[in-house]
Amino acid sequence: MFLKRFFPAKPKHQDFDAPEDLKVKCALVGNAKSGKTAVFKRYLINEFDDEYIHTEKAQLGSRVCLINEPLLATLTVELWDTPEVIEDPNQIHRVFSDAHVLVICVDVLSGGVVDFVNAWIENELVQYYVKENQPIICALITKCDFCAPSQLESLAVELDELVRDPNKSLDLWVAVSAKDKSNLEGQTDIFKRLSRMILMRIVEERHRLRHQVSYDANRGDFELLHQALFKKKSTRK
Ligand SMILES: Nc1nc2c(ncn2[C@@H]2O[C@H](COP(=O)(O)OP(=O)(O)OP(=O)(O)O)[C@@H](O)[C@H]2O)c(=O)[nH]1
Ligand SMILES: [Mg+2]
Repeated sequence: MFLKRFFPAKPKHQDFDAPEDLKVKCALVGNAKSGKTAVFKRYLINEFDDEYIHTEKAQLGSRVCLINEPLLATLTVELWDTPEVIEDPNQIHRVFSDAHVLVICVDVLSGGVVDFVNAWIENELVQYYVKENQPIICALITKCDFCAPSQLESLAVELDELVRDPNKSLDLWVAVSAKDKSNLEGQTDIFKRLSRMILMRIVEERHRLRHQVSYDANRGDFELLHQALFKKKSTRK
């Protein structure tokens, strides 16, 4: 279930000073050569290669870090790298069914960046899981080491508009470079930022449920949390 994946090993009587053990699952999607594998490798093993090798099959990797905001947690960022098209329905299910974040990768050099972002938002698979799971949708504009800041500025105006559009499910966009690590490390690490957004949802949900008599955090009543988020689906923009 969506929320159970955040709390894989919560003991019944939790020591609230100890870090929680949380997992955030992100799936990278995008056209062939859009830079998905480069982001995946840079983030997980801090490597970059100019050589292009087409990804045949979805692959999973993870990275563990400690965060202290919005709560103290040992956070596992689980990343799925995918080919442009996944044929196997079982594989599609494994990658997307419980993903908290869908990350749309678009090459900054592809003519019509905004059109590509739009096309991926409208993609049937993405739309299906948006309705099913309410994941955060993030657009990564990749290979930004190739482009001048002025080029990004004009793109930013259009992408910001897309984020503001209530008819689109885009939550945020970020320019990254797997080559020079822009926004893939340190303070601006996009995956930490996305994880924090997910954890904020949890914190808010817990806060809300603590005010309901039937919810007892010590009992770990995840079903209630799930129901609460599930009910919210219909109100999403
Ligand atoms: N300069 C530069 N090149 C990059 C960057 N990211 C990826 N590339 C290059 O772009 C090409 C395609 O990158 P991949 O990461 O393999 O693309 P992909 O989306 O995984 O492609 P598929 O597996 O076919 O779907 C490779 O030659 C990479 O080296 C980047 O940030 N900067
Ligand atoms: Mg690849």
